[in-house]
Amino acid sequence: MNYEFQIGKTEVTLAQYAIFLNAVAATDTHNLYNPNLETNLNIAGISRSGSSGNFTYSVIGTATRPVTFVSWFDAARFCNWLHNGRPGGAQIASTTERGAYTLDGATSGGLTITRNPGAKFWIPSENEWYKAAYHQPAAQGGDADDYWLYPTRSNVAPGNQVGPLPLANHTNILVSSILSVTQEAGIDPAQNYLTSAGSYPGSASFYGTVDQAGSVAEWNEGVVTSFNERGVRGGKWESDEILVRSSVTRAADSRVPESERRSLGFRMASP
Ligand SMILES: [Ca+2]
Ligand SMILES: [Ca+2]
Ligand SMILES: [Ca+2]
Repeated sequence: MNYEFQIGKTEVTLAQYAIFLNAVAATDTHNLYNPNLETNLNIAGISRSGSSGNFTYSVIGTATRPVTFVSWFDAARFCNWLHNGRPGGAQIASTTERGAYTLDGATSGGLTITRNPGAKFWIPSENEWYKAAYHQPAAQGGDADDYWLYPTRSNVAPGNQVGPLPLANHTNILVSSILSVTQEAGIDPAQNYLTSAGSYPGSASFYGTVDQAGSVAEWNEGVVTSFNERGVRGGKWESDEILVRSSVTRAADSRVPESERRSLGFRMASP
């Protein structure tokens, strides 16, 4: 079936997620905030102040870095909140629990939950994510079969040199055990390894999306039934180019939907 859709140019950022938290998580009924967002310095993040009922949230450092430590359900609630016009208040049907997805308090399992008709924002389907990342018609300069091996419009594995020069085919991944941000091997627990959207100019997809290759891995709507997991694609700052490829299996990096990790985030799609 052919249809049009839009997809976020960037992963959902710390700034965007902090606005969401401040709108609906003064009392965080469904754990939209994971305290690792502050304490894990590899990705920090977002801090929380106050006590339940009066929680407030602030971005730590660069606000255009991607949010992490979000489950598939956190991503779905973010979609619902946007669908509902970004309301403030408790986490109820009219804010986070209904809209794009009918969650009604679900925070685990939920593999039968699907996008509701009329959704205004959603987590991309695997096919939507895949097309935005890899597609470029051969007649418009793309690969012979219209799909690249990497989302950087390339069949050659990306490097990981951060700008400022607009280097083609670079992104935030591990290359020969070297981390992009430090250009050194070995994860320092005090070092932040995330990069802001647009840190690798010259490496966007044909449709203009950035960081579908690497940065943080991204949830999609897909269900990997053999493992009871949701789809995840694109690779990440702490893994190598294999997971970035269009050819990896659906199960290569899939996760149980309640999984919250330092290198897992999401981007939005809409009609
Ligand atoms: Ca959560
Ligand atoms: Ca190809
Ligand atoms: Ca990504």
